[in-house]
Amino acid sequence: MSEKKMGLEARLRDSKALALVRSAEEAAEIIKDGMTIGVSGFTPSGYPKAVPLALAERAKAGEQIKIDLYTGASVGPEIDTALTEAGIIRKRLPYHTNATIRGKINEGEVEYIDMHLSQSTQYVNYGMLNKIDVAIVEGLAVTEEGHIIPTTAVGNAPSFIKNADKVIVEINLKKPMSLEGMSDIVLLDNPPNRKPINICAPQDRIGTPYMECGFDKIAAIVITDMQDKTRPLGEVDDASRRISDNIIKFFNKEVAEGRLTNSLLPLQSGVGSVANAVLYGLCDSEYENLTCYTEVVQDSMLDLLRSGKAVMASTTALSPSPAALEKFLDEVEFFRDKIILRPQEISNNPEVVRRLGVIAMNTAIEADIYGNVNSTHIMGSKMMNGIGGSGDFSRNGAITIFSTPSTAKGGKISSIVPMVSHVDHTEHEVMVLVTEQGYADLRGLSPKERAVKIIENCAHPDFKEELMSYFKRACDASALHTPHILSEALSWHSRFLDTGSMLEE
Ligand code: 0RQ
Repeated sequence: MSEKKMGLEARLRDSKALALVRSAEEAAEIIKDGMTIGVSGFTPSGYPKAVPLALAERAKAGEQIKIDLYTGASVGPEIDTALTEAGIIRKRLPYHTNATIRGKINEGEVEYIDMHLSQSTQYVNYGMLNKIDVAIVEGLAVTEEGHIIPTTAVGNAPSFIKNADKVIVEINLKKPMSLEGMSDIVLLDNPPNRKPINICAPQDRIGTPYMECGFDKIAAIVITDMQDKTRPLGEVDDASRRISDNIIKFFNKEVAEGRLTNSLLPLQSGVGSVANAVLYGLCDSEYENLTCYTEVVQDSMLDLLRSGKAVMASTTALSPSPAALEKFLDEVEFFRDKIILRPQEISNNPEVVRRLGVIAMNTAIEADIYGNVNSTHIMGSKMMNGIGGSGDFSRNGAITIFSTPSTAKGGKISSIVPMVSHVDHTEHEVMVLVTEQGYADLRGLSPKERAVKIIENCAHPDFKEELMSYFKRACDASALHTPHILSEALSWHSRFLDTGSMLEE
């Protein structure tokens, strides 16, 4: 028997599965104009590729197709670029990081719902969104019972499968079978029947290694060997390194004051270069036996596990940069008992985040002097990516940290402003604000106390005086609880419109 055939038997474990094998083009025919499609994938990882590309080809050939597209989080260009360029996406949720679809969202051609990632699952389960017509999910294998073993991300796939009329499976031969067993899948009942989630430590397993499906739902199985197009991570630059140093200084203070031990608490860290750099700082620190309860594992988290500094990571997606992905896939055996992949409703679940006392570390576009954070909108209007899981963790963490470089656009713009132009995270949950200038521990401070601390510790020297002058004049103008001169606060951003192109880029 050929190696490929033997390989396929390990992945399609029943003759019923073998009988369902189709080409990507045949499978894409299942998708019709007006349907709602749910896909696997989270932070360009574990998403289907061949079927979306075949669907895009149909539209490019002139067929009228519009779909609503639900994902776990960001997915690769085979979905967001190809389907956007083909004009197929009518509505998209709950998160993206793709420049092509960003353009169409901001031009109003794609309706976009930016949601807390843990809630997207329950919106589907409660029927608050459209019924899912077809779920397209990447899998390692289809079991004897017709259940699907996830690859490198779980995301919303288990709920999409449960709620879909039909399921298309892309079996990806690029993903090694050694990933089997990393996933821990559990679905929650809807209220009033929901039970407690029995996770008391990041390493607790409570589910199955496969996503329930059954052969009656599977409409087609497509065999592919396309690698995920994960996002490259920027070099750890000076600002990111200093942000990381400042977070570690804050941890040191917490240890000295007896609120943290040198194993900290389970860590969550968002996506992107700054988030990645923050965890790199821990590699060289004295902290050890670290754990993570997070939504995405990037390069630095893998290094923490490699070095033994971290003992395990619970996540919903593995999303190393392209170079780190190849290395990771060669080392899956090493990571198998150190990583658990969970559905995003569990990885980001407020109940579990609060119980474990997660340290939530996410990124801001800008923060205001009172501690409100904008993570999503440039100049209050232009959608960047979305809130992602930052709210799931920051509203429920034991310690909630937001970080941002103190300036943007080559130093022309202060990321600390009098009043944020859009609010994602409020003064009520932002506990610590960090820039490369320093950190501001805002816990237990009144708005006026917070303003002084943020300006002194976090603002760039080029903008400190101006921000302090604003604050003092606002205090002089009114003795109210949170002093503002609204006309000035609201016009603060508009002078930056001349610096170009922020809204066009
Ligand atoms: O634009 O590239 O055109 O110059 O915003 O900023 O500095 O490259 O940083 O890639 O880490 O993104 C918050 C957007 C930061 C991201 C955000 C401009 C800046 C640049 C990007 P250019 P950087 P990053 C995890 C949890 C969502 C919330 C979260 C994000 C571009 O981290 O989407 O953490 N977070 N979710 O120039 C004008 C400012 C600006 C500004 C930055 N003050 N004014 N432009 N930019 N600050 C996600 C998941 O749950 C999956």
